[in-house]
Amino acid sequence: MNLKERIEAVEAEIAASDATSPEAVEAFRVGMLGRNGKVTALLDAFKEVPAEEKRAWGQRLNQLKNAARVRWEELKAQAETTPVDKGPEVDLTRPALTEHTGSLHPISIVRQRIVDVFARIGYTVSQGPEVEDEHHNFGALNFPPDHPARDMQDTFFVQELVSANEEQKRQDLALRTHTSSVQVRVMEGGTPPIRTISPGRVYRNEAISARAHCMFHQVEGLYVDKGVSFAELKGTLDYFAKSIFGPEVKIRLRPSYFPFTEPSAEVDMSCTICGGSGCAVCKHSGWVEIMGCGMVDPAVLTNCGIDPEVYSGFAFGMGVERVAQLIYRVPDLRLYWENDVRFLDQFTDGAFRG
Ligand code: 2NM
Repeated sequence: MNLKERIEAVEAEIAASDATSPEAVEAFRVGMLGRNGKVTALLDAFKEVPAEEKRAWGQRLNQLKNAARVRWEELKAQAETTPVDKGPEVDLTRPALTEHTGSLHPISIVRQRIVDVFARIGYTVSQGPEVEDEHHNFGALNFPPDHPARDMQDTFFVQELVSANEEQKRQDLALRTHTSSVQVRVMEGGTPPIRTISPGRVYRNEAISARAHCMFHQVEGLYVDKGVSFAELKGTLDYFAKSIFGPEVKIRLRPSYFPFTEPSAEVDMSCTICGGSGCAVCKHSGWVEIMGCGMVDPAVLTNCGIDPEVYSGFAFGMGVERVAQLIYRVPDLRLYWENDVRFLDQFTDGAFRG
């Protein structure tokens, strides 16, 4: 191609250009007038033109350069006023559709947090049956035969048909009233050192109210080894309370009574709502009860095949709903079991304090 043909080809290209987007307009400018652009290349070719033709070609090339400039300005102005194609009409004021992804139940979140705190210091998780026999639920745990907890009033008894022919029924089955029954199974089936927690559902024959339910969740803990002391129990529970509720939290122990521990204690925690200065949750005492604990009664160790002359242990038990209540401040326990998504949607791992 000679110079004339090359100029005409570029002129045609400039005239035909129909770039509409800002990006395409910029590509046009670079392609024509940029350092390696087609117009720039022709201007460079001007150097090779013989001296006597320079005047004529100079004018022609100047026209070309101006044509490219003018076309670029036109395209640019057009691109700035042409609306970007957004596809179909979008109503930006319309509320977004919510994705219901589901979330863990608050009780599951809190139970898992409790389990994690003990897992970090070497506790394993043990599980056992919810329909339990009287030996594991009461007998081995040192409940005397006439203890009120064994009463129909407090415990849901279950009748299991053992043999269809003889219609023989077992009379010693009940829904477990605590997960200590799991720990009896662990002690019977193993040898110390034992360091375990048992999270799970427990059942008590109670009227349902804002503060009580016939089913709730416990996490009980058990540590049995040579020379386990009450001081270690206190240290463990202090670590637990600070891990869940924050480093500023204090605990205190009050003497109490449980059939399976001696000595026994109730564990209070400085009120996380008011920080100890007094509020409705702590009934203006500055303390809230979070669990029970004690040194495993030697009789319980013996019942489970562990020699109390060699080993000692501590145990503790807490209600998951109680811990959840102190974290989330849910005023009515029944809300946990209504499964209203407006309630459940408020609990995610992200919403968990601590
Ligand atoms: C509590 C309070 C105190 C407890 C005792 C045992 C076992 F199996 F070792 F005897 N497990 N958990 C215990 C002790 C539970 O709950 C309020």
